[in-house]
Amino acid sequence: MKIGIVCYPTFGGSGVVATELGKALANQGHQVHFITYSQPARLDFFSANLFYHEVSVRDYPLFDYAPYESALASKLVDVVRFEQLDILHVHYAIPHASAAFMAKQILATYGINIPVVTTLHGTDITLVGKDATYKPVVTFSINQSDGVTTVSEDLREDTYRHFEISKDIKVIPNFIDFNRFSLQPKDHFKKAIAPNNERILIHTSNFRKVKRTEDVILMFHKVLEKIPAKLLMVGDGPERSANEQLCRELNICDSVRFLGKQDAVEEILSVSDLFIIPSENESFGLAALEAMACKVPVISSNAGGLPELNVDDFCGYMCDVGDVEDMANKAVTILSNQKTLDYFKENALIRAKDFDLRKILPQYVAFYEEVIAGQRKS
Ligand code: GMT
Repeated sequence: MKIGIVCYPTFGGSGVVATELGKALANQGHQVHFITYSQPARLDFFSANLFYHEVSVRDYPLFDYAPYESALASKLVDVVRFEQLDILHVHYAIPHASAAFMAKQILATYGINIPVVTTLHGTDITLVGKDATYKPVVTFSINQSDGVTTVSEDLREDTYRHFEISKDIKVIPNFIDFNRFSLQPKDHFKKAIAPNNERILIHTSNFRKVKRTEDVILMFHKVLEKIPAKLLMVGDGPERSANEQLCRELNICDSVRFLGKQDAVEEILSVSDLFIIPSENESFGLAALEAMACKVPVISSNAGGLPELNVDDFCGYMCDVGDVEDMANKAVTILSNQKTLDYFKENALIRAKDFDLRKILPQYVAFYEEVIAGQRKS
């Protein structure tokens, strides 16, 4: 198949899923064309089956806001025509699904019927999409897509609850590539971070409010009262400086390291004992899956799609949103006994294997084939 993929080319979860999906499809022999405003972060190597088309937005003095959506739609028309694509797969509803709809209409005037699959990732529905500013466009473009997927049952239900959707939505969860995410021997690194064998807790995110990074600090403060530990905060975003300030107020700066954005997250996960994800909402929690693949158990909130990933009392624990006391107690339960920790670590890997790329990729391929066949019939 010749597949066009539209995504945000950043480190965010939807961009990561789109890029890893494209890479895996290319490995299988499909021709994959990424159409974005800059080269996706994880597309940093050569493959004969991978192509990148840049959407450039011209700035004119007339524009207060450059019309990215129109530039993207025009680029989609151009790439679909020139490369003779079989299908477009757009990740994140805004503005990708509506740009794809516009491109589809334009292409129809050339006698080309391009099927469009839209994958909803989370905040395009739970935060941004629900906003009245975008809601009619999001609803319309989901309904106009030829196929729609969400990354969890919970996001599917949320989409039906908050929008008037007439389409069937298929759930295809996030996946993990074990070639990259697996436990690596990094003992020297572990020694440097925790010289006295302290337990290492880790959080990775984009530090948006929805991630409740403050809860990570607050629960860690309570953990420190019971066991020696270190906390690694990986990533960057709006809440980071307030979190750093909170560490000063709690006098725990010696035990907390803010590492900023990191490319080789798998190396840092490899030295970690426990992953914390206390989000207010989380459609799936790819960051937690990455941790589990590196044998790191997870303390999560029970929000959104997290219960579809984390299995309570098996590979971690789930707590109510904001219950930092419970999170700390459960963290101590896992961390204070080596046998218990080893049990949770093994189970984290077992659970991660349910989301092996090799299991999930065929679901996308089958869905593309179904959507293309449906288009031919109509
Ligand atoms: O988590 C983020 O803030 C990034 C966001 C995105 O849209 O890029 O991630 C969302 O999509 C990921 C991939 O499908 C999911 O694993 C994340 O759970 C989801 N984030 C939220 O729902 C907050």
